[in-house]
Amino acid sequence: MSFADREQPKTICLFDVDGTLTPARLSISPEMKATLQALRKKCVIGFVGGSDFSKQVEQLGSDVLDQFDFCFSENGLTAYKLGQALPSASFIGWIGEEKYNELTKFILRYLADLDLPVRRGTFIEFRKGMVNVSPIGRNASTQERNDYEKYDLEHKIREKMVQALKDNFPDLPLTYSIGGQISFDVFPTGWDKTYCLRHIESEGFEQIHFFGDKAYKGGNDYEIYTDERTIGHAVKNPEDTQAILKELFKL
Ligand code: M1P
Repeated sequence: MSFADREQPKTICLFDVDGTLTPARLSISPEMKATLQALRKKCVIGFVGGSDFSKQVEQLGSDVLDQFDFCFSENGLTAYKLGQALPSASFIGWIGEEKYNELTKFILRYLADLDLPVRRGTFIEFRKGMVNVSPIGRNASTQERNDYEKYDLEHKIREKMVQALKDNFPDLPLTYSIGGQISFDVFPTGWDKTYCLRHIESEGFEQIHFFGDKAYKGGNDYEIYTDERTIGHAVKNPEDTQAILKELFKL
């Protein structure tokens, strides 16, 4: 299906979710929703986030498949075009049970030996395209998240843990990405946000704009932001995203 109903059918805007379309882990604002719907008249729109689809539904709304032309969860391992599922891949299929076991045993032992002021639950989240590791645990409240982020910055908990993983699994082609407040993602090298671009390769887009707030080296938007196929826009927050869109597309 083409996008001939758009003013610029050969242009697509792809958005990171946390910090770009929504405040971290929170819901999209009515203003951002309205801006995106105005943009959708001009060009094709999609989002690409590291979280799984159910979390993106919580943040972007239960009608997300109707609101975006392309929905890319877990960097595009789960993908939809105009509400229809596209072919998907999985981390466990790639790594195999044996190696995965070795990796999680190491992670759990390492976490158990950490001295931390606060621990909550869900330290490893098994996702389709990656594992997400959180020293405090993903059940932390918003306040606990904010406190942990500061603690982590000071004590470099995640940075040191990533180094330990790299040292202990030198042969596994894995990428470690500290993209959020309390955790880091572990996924096969190349399965970063550029993964989603393979789903739109055959669409013949002439301009692929990407907007992300973690476009700096080491951030989880860096690879797609710097990819030669995209025009990257580094944003400070959702308000900044809206301001850039209004300027670029005369909304
Ligand atoms: O989208 C950025 C990151 O958001 C969450 O990170 P955290 O819970 O640490 O703030 C996670 O969903 C993570 O996978 C994702 O990269």
